[in-house]
Amino acid sequence: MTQDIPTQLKEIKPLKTELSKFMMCYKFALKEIETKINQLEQELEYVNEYNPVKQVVTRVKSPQSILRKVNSKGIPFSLDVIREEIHDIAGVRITCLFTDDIYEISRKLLMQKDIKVVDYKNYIKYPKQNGYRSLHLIIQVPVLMSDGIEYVNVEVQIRTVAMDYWASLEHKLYNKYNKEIPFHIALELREAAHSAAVLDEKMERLRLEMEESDEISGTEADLLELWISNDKFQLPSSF
Ligand code: 0O2
Repeated sequence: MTQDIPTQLKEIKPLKTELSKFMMCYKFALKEIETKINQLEQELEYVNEYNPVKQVVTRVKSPQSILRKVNSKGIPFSLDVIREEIHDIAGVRITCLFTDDIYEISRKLLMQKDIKVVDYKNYIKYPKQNGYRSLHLIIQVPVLMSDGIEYVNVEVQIRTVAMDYWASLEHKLYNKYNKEIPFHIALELREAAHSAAVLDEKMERLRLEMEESDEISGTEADLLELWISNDKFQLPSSF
């Protein structure tokens, strides 16, 4: 005889709580990373008058998508195993304008004492066979839970706008053709990836030229103003 609904609910409740806590850790880890990136952006904007980050997108993988990955990896459905084996439950994608920005952001993120690097994949230096380029970091972020600190894996993908444009289209085609992109389209995608890489290099060169010819300008009044985010502080003239 099957159990009635209240009995089933009673049995399922602890499992649901455990699963919610599991997912919550990833959500909190993303919040931590978002704050760090945001602070980095503000500081770089202030110091260099240039914010290398154009867009930050975060997501926690859905339980359905986690289950799909568990099956494709052939691992047992245990939260401990999933925690160890699936590194992209929490994901951050950072988009920049220039390739050099990617390395600057990754360097600055990894400099932070509380972040531990678990994996570093440079698909920019070594693009995938299909042309995919991006910098992938798997980092561990400490998250304070009521019963102690959890070290949570977060996948950080850092790419230029051109790399992102290419990856979005490739991802759509990959799904449309059910992972079997026709040969002639795959060939065109590889060519497009190459064009995107050439564009990135060209933009980087132009940026360097522009920076070299930039002159520092300003007035005496500018020297005595200090802007922190949107707050203005006036420095004493004796400063
Ligand atoms: P989704 O839907 O974006 O989350 P893993 O499978 O993660 O355990 P793997 O494959 O070695 O290990 O990881 P890798 O190569 O670092 O890739 C992880 C993620 O990078 C992918 O997640 C994609 O988001 C992205 N990615 C990697 N290769 C490609 C590619 O060829 N094309 C595109 N468009 N994106 C890519 P998921 O889980 O595959 O997908």
